[in-house]
Amino acid sequence: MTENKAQEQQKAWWKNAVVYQIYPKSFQDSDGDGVGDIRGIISRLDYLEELGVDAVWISPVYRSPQNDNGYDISDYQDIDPMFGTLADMDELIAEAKKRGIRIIMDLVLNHTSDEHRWFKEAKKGKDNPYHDYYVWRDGEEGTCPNEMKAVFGGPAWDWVPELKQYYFHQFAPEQPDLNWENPKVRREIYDMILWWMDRGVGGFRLDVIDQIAKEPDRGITNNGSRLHEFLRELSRETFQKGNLITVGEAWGATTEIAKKYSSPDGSEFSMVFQFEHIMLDQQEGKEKWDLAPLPFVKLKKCLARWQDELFGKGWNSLFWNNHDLPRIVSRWGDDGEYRAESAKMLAAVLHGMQGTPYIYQGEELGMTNVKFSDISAYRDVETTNMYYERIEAGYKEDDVMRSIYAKSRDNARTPMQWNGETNAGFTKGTPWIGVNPNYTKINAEDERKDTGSVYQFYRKLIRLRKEYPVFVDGKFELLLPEDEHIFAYTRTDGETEALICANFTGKNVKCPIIGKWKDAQVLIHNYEKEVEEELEPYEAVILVECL
Ligand code: TEU
Repeated sequence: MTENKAQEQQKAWWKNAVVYQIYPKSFQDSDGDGVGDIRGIISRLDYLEELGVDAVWISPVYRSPQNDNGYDISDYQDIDPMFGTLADMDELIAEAKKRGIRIIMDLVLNHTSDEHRWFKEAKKGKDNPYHDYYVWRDGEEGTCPNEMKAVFGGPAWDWVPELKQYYFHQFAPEQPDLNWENPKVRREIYDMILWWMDRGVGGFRLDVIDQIAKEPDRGITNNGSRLHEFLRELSRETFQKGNLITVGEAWGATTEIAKKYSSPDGSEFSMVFQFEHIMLDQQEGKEKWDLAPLPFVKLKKCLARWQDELFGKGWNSLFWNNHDLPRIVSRWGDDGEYRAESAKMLAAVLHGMQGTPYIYQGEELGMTNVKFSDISAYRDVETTNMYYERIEAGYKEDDVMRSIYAKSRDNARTPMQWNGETNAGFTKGTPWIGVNPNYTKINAEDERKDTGSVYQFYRKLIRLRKEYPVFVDGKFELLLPEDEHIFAYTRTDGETEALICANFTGKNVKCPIIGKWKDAQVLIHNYEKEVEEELEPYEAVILVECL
């Protein structure tokens, strides 16, 4: 390897990395209060080291009234007592480092909690120095400045009678939007980020970052005209002073926009989360709850387009799951008879592509969606608001529950399934949200012992990414683009060619490509048998050949 290449690799360490996401409320409780915490995470670091991940992104643990599970921050420089203390956080960073794992903090910079000191001050008067930290419009009670709606339902404006003004919130009313036009807000944010960098964090995930440059008078939420100006300033003032991984959440990113965010010149972020492949199974122009059949060919073409267009010009993140999304095995796989096979198939397809893979807690076990029979068992503000809105609007309860079973964020938030004991080993108390009853069959303890488990398959995939540079650098080519059953592609880097071939269906299908690869080495395979031209249900294989 040339010196330049080695330097470049050290700088862009995150290109070879695999990231694990922890939703702290649901990962591991250490003190029996039914809520996961930082000491719980520390106790599970050996598990993460064994899995082989390089970094762990932790959803927000800052001080928060928890109206949106920590995405409503009331103090960016403290830890919520529910999760522990700053000393616990320091210990987590240090203990993770010993195991070669970096900690990625979740930064929520679009909004704060309404209990943040800045907002409490801002409400005191129009001449308060913090007033302009938020987005206000004069008006009359009962007549919002415009028709804009909040993501979690209801208008995006809330009235403060003492000020005779409305404030703007893109999410819950308890999450007022920050005013990024104000340079003082930006400076406060940069200082806070530098403070976390000094504590040794390895990177940041930036919540709804494409919404910071909103222009409410023009009805604009994401991709506002000053967005990239703000991001370049943010990056220059903070991230570029360290060697971090940064990933922005950008629902509104196209490939063109993603190239800006993840430009190889490092002027913004390492990469973004984009959601085009996630939004395919909803009716066009409607909400995520309005279910549509799974368009497999569209999925392949969408993922392939992102691979092609960012090659050499940006960097992809690769994910199927996060704390807002239903479990992938229940969505694109089969969470019944072929659960393990389909979970492995989905993993192989994702980890074979170019980009940085993210594993959401429990995905490595093949955890599934949950079906609570009553709405009272659900905890998520988005889910419960939607339920009551739709019931009131006359939707049938069965239909509303069907949408919840398919798409509710709580599908991802049931406790991590550690073992077959009470509450899946997550807590000795009463869990804040119900455990998925399938924990006796799907849990980490069993899967660690079973060489054929989904967990062991993920471990192997992570190792392969480290051993074969073709998975990091190789050019992607989609094969059989119109095939209704098979997802196949190659990765080529001049020395090696890899073939990733997967049956996305529960039926046996013929795969003509395999014949040409009969002398290739099998790197990973989710069936214990020879690779043949006919693929079994959800069969997936990765083959490699030297050129
Ligand atoms: O999510 C952004 C976002 O737009 C989601 O609300 C999304 O529309 C929804 O989850 C789809 O079901 C981020 C965080 O990931 C999420 O947990 C927060 O609730 C949200 O921002 C507000 O901070």
